[in-house]
Amino acid sequence: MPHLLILGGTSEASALAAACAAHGVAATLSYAGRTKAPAAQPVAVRIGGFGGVAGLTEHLRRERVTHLVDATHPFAAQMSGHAVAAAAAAAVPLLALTRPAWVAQAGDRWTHVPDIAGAVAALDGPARRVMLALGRMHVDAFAAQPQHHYLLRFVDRPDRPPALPQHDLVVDRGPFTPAADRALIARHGIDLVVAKNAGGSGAAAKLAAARDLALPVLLIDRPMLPARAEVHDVAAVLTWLGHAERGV
Ligand code: 3Y8
Ligand code: NAP
Repeated sequence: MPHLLILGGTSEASALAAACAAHGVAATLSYAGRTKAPAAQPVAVRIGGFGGVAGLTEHLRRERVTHLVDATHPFAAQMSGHAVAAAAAAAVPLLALTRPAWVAQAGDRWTHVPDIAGAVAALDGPARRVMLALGRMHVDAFAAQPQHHYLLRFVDRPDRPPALPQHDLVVDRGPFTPAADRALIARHGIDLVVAKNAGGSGAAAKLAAARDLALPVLLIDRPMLPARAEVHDVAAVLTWLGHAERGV
């Protein structure tokens, strides 16, 4: 009988958890503990880091995990690196459930930047009204460009105000809709959107809104991830489980 450990924190991870519950596959969904109240799940949940590669390796052995699915966000590069190393050390099959990067379509005015620092550097110049839809973990880096008025969106209300002299803060968790993001962007007079190339549907609303409003977007490229088997949908994970179970 399989016992899955799902490294979660994305819509895809939650969809896989629901499928496991529906198919009677034993699974535990793991969160880092970045938010105050993670979404309830129909499978067992664990919250908090494992303690590096060694901690994850030990966890895989102790909990007799038979399959590891890395369904973390494409920017969770450290977790994904640890998953590859620990799965090899514990001889547990690993599969990544991830989403393809977004590709520009007609009407998109994207400028690609390599990372957060690249986005900060690209904001040199006269004051603008910038939507920083990057969550809370990287906001302080933008204090290097204090001339702009920022619209921030966090999952939880922060304990201390962000270190940006001019900002509005929206506390909201996705998935978001294009209509709501269009209204939010118009209400705040935004003229530039900064986003990670997260892929998937849960974070795409602001890009659709920017396209509709003909606004420019600074799109942050994904970090490099280690080589590993990847699929883009839950059905492929269930097939893998079946195949992996038969050892093929
Ligand atoms: C704790 C679990 C589900 C998962 C839902 C997805 C969609 C909604 C859109 C914007 C972009 C952003 C952010 C975002 C989205 C989904 C998904 C996604 C982007 C929760 C969650 C956890 C987190 C962590 C959080 C980060 C932040 C990133 C906000 C739960 C709600 C910006 C990524 O305040 C903080 O410290 C937030 C930190 C990591 C990135 C950052 O650098 O700040 N996600 N988000 C996970 C854990 O503890 O392991 O609380 O339920 C999950 C979701 N957030 O089950 O339906 O699939 O991605 N999450 C980005 O894409 O740029 C918001 O505002 O437009
Ligand atoms: P990260 O930088 O790759 O990982 C940092 C450390 O956090 C890991 O080494 C691990 O700690 C712990 N960790 C990360 N994900 C975990 C998980 N699912 N379960 C248990 N521990 C986890 O990760 P991150 O970018 O901070 O992402 C944290 C969470 O937010 C993940 O669930 C991710 O899917 C979600 N998320 C991140 C982003 C983003 O933009 N980075 C966007 C959306 C969702 P130990 O070393 O102690 O094991």
